[in-house]
Amino acid sequence: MIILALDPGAYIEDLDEWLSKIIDETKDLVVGYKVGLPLLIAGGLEAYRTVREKAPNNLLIADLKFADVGDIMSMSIDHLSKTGVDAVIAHSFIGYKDALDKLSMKCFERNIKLILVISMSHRGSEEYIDRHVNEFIELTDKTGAWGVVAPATRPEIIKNIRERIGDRIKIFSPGIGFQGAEPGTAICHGADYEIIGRAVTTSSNPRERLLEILEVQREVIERCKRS
Ligand code: 3DU
Repeated sequence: MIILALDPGAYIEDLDEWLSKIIDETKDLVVGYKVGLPLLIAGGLEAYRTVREKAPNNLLIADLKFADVGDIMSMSIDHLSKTGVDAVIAHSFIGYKDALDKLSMKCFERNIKLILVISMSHRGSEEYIDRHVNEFIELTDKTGAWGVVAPATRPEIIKNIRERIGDRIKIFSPGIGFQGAEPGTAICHGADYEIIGRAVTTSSNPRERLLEILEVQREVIERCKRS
């Protein structure tokens, strides 16, 4: 139940080679890939298309964390739809009127699933974003969102979201590994998928590292089911 975040560091010289190695080694082990700004800036939409081609059967999520006015985000969706991504991530704090209303309509038109950020994994999320978690959860109804992002680093937030939204929405949870959360913790608290990036992508043997993480994830989920 892992989504692998493909965020290349600036030290990577051959992006195609990097993507090929990681995707070939992991695509049978992960549910999907998350591509964000580092890959877009380094390789353009072409890099997104490359991921789509190399992993045609995996979920492909564009993590652009949209936070703009609706018309402009819709323009971006028109471009993005040419890459074959399945889903896109947007912030909730921009609100509904002239923002998420238009974005959600455009996503529907282009057959791209919408995922809303409800809370983030870094400590600064507590300063502003986390004060509005329950209001953001209500936005999932209005927008018809398919999924939400909630932090593995604060699993009580995942639990709250799951209790409020039931099973109708997917919960994606970053913060595992490099950011400190143990694999399995988020799923244990109600997430559907755990997002992992650098713990795997910076390893000299991504497959082996991923297998180790999957094993820990399995053990933690088992332990959690028993308790
Ligand atoms: O820390 P990692 O390398 O495992 O990567 C986590 C990924 O999840 C990364 O792409 C980041 O942009 C994304 N993410 C967060 O880390 C925290 C959030 O709240 C939302 C997304």
